[in-house]
Amino acid sequence: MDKILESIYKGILDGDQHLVAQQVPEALNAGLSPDLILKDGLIAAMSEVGRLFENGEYYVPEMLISARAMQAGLKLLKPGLADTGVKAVGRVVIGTVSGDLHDIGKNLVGMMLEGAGFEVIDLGTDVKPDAYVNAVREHRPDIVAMSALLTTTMPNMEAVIQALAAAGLRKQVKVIIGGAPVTEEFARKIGADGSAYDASLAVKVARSLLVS
Ligand code: B1M
Repeated sequence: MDKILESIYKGILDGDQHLVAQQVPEALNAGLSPDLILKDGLIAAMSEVGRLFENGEYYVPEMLISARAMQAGLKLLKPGLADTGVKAVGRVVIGTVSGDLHDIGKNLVGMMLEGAGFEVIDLGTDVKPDAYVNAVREHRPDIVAMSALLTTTMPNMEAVIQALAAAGLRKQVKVIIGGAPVTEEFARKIGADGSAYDASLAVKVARSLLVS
């Protein structure tokens, strides 16, 4: 692995946000693509953090400082990831569902959608069904995008779809879902229009739903 990428990877594992914030611009200046830095540096390190947590070698505080370091790197990559310059192809309301505080994947999906020309309204984390309903009424998006990282919060995606239906808004929007535990089968089961296992696919699915 490239030396700078290795350093970014280690910076995330150590939760050293200052090192990451210093190394990401260096990697960009050295000509590494934002995509490569994201996949081989940031995302690879975060997967290792997950593995260490699962093995009982990392605890929540370590996960948290690693997540902060990742967010610091992600912020610096944003201009490079979101540089297609295409203007508003559609509007998306995005959030992490109720009970779930994981926002790195959701933020990444939001950034990539912005890069693809979508207007993105980010509701944050722990978003209750009513808040999605209110946001759809207020912003009239084309797409509602939901993220969940916990198996225990996945059912809350279905609750949002049901709340949209109860409010008479389901037919006005397409719904896409994603996050590590989400499968296509689950998406079909709860009545979502699409799902994606990563941020690039989320953009493709969102685009395809606008023309369908
Ligand atoms: Co938590 N956590 N966490 N965590 N955490 C996981 C998810 C876990 C898999 C770790 C593990 O056990 N290996 C596990 C879930 C187990 C399960 O449910 N099966 C877990 C757990 C158990 C918990 C707590 C319950 C721990 C505890 O308190 N005992 C707790 C829950 C808190 C809560 O939410 N209520 C908790 C807390 C936390 C922190 C707050 C410390 C921190 C989050 C900080 C933050 O987000 N600001 C954290 C972290 C960092 C993780 C791991 C290590 C990394 C997640 C991440 O950011 N990945 C994670 C382990 C892992 O995933 N390997 C873990 C990087 C990110 C780019 O990937 O989010 O998967 P991801 O997003 C991807 C795709 O999933 C997809 O695209 C993204 C880019 O490719 N995607 C979408 C995501 N959303 C999408 C939406 C789309 C489409 C695609 O369309 C709308």
